[in-house]
Amino acid sequence: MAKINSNYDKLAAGYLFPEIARRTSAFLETNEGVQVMRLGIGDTTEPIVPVVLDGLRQGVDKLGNAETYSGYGASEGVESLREAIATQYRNGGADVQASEIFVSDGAKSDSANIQGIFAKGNVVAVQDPAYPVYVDSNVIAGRTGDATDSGYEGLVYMPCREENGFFPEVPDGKVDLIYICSPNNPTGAVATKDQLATFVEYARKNRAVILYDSAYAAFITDPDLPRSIYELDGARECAIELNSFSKTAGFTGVRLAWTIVPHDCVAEDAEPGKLHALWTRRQNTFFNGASNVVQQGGLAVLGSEGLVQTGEQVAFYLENARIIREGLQSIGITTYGGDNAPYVWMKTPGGLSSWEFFDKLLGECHVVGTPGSGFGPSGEGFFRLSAFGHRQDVEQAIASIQTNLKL
Ligand code: PGU
Repeated sequence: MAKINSNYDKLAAGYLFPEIARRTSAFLETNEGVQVMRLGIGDTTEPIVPVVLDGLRQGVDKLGNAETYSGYGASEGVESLREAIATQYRNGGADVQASEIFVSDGAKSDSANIQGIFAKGNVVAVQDPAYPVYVDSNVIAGRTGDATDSGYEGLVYMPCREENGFFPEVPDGKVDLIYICSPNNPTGAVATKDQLATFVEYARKNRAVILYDSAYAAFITDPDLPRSIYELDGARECAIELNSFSKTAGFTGVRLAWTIVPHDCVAEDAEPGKLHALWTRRQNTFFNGASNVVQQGGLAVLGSEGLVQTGEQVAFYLENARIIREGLQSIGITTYGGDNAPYVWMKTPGGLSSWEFFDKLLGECHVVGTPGSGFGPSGEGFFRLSAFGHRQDVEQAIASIQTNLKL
């Protein structure tokens, strides 16, 4: 008799973003003809820049010629792309080799899969609030107990609140796997070098591993803030970093990302090279590589013209974030983030719960956002607005909030 993985039954509810889409559709069914403005999911909206489109076309054209046709490639990605990514890191002052880069089809799948090379008994610490994939993937893997009002049993929540500037203290006890996201989804907070150094030190002392998600690194404009954890001394020994072309190049639908497992990275029972070997084995077995067409597009992103054109698009979304942030502040709402990150994290007015505010914002202003409590217990009382949107839609949404929200 086949049995299911009953850890799935522990998952609190449906995945956050489909749940928001469901509630939005239900609202539209009873409010026919209403135009809803979506600042919910962090999904890019602007067309892919010309030089990257050319790259993608080159990828297609290569397939139409016997000389340049390619089939299955290395699951780690094409060498030229791995080199180009490594060069980007080195230009930013981070020591990364091409052989440490694993190209993939998404930071979502990598961030869910990476826990699979670690023992089930590992204690997991997450920033609270956090991108839901980190928690859910560990629930499914059986590293937690049941869900309670304050989160899953057995998981170490590291609260990120106003009091600590939305960056946590290192855990009191010993934990083994630590998820850190910077710029943070959902709070928009960016970790400073000093803040990250406390975690690098903790991880090295405890032979813990930091899983560092830097999917929004391109949104950092302040030169003093680190874009990669490898800008810190000692991080190569204790950190795995994930990043993505999704938000930088408009590849949310195209799909391309990468994970870095340094040769020096160690764990309690893993000497240098072991974690790299395990992730190689995992990818070789479970994954046949990212699309060759798409990898050609990724190469174009990292060319000199690609960096300029995608940089302009990132600046466009950052301007959206400024419009959202300042628009909310003008009506007395407290906001965080949204300057080196594409998310604005706002305090719900009048002490409303996150989901109460979701309904109010949708009902009164016809704007969809993301309830903070969907990212973890410490997200309660907060709300995320995404800066990914057409300028006109963002302006309309903010104008509607300024005019229609009953405070
Ligand atoms: N990492 C972080 C921190 C993210 O916020 C997202 C997307 C990803 C990874 C996914 O990267 P891919 O390379 O595109 O796979 N977060 C969006 C989309 C929601 C989702 O479920 O991925 C968001 O709105 O939070």
